[in-house]
Amino acid sequence: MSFKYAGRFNSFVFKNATVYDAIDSYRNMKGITHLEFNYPEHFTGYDIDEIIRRKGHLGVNGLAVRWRGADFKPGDFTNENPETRARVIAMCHEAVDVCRKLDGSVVTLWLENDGFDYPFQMDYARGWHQIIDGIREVADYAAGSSGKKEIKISIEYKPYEERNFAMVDSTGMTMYLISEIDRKNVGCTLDFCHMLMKHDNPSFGIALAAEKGKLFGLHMNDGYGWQDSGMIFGSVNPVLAMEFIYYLRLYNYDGVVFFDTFPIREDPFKETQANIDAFEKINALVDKIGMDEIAKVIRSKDGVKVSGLMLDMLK
Ligand SMILES: [Mn+2]
Repeated sequence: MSFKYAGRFNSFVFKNATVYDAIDSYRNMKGITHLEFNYPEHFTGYDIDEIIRRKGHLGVNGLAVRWRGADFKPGDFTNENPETRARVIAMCHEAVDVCRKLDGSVVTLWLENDGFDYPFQMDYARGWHQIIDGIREVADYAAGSSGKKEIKISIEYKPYEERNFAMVDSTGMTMYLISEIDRKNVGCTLDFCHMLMKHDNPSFGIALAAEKGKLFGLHMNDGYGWQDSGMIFGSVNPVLAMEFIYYLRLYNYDGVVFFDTFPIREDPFKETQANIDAFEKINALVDKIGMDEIAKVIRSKDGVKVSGLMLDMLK
């Protein structure tokens, strides 16, 4: 099984590279197959036809919507200003249009501002339904019809940051929301660090989402769990990373593996390549042990056998 990979534009852009420069870097990187943009951030001041020309052989996975600016701070889908809330939804529709133009597949929604900080600050049921209704509207716009490609709408949860509490804060809550929205093109993107922050077991999360056919995307990285560390995949929790890849293969994950990492002090080209290399290496370790052998150990539920499996992998 070979995986498809994409890197984070801002790893380059935050170091004064342009989006065009970053595309050139990705084109020359071993293993990158797709591009993954933020909307509108990576299109403002850029020509979409030039982006298409530059990307060469690379595919486009999709776009993540970013609602930035003071108007959105009180909420995205839960914003009580009707004009701002309409703008939140309109930006999702625009992202779907651009995604179609680039022949992408997925628009990712991280509900950055849909949360609360204070007690008595959120009417929880009202907010919950605002999110359901808003995402339904986006999903219906993105549904395939009259020759238009269906675009998947993928919800990425994060337990906290920017708000102290996010409305959609865990794998379980995300799956519940997906079920309430009840649209076939709505699923989720799971971010490894966000799962660690919630003390959600990453592999449990992908199993829950994948067995329902709702695993639309991955944000791979690593960290210690108390913040969104954005470190290189497998660098802190290699065994959790191995387990994760085992489950991706068990469910034949065919989406893109996007590395959502923050090379603040590292060279972004080398750091992205290091993520791909780590993913490939850990994938090869899963092969070395074998899917059947790993399944046997899982069925034994024996901690000592698990420890032996880990030592075999490290041999
Ligand atoms: Mn992410």
